[in-house]
Amino acid sequence: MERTLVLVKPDGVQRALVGRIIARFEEKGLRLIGLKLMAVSRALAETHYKDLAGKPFYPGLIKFITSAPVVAMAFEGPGVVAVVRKMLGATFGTAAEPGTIRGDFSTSRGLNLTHGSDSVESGAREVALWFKTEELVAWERTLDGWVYNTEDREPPKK
Ligand code: DAT
Ligand code: MG
Repeated sequence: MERTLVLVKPDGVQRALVGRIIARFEEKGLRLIGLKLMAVSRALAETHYKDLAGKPFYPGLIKFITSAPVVAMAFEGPGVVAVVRKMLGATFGTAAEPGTIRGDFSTSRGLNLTHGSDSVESGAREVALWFKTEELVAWERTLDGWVYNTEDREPPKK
């Protein structure tokens, strides 16, 4: 089943937007399977952003993501990676469309409040990087029949 990692970055925690950001995903109907507030070690930050090492903004990005706690969330569901990326909006808050999380709450390039995995492969890798297996919860959600049509759903796991 497809999974994605969402982070409320240090600016979102410091600006007391955690509840409102989580609410956007709850309202959309995404199924939460992991959630925690945590400090980010330099090692975790560097592993998470390893593909960006060498970019001019990379040192500032590592400093920023380790500067205050983040809230990490894992979601699971058909198409969840693309749905979350759409909900976050374009990378820079200055460019993100109104109606998206970054577009509604961010006016910065780097202080863009959120992270979302950028592909199905990244989603699997990042959820495994940020969450231990025992921190992820498999649960039956009674409202799934009202969120997904039968044809939206992937075959149930055995
Ligand atoms: P995204 O977070 O939309 O996946 P990304 O993976 O390209 O974007 O970059 C990771 C973060 O780095 C991004 O959320 C904000 C920051 N960033 C990216 N490009 C930047 C730039 N040109 N200047 C400053 N910060 C940048
Ligand atoms: Mg990215």
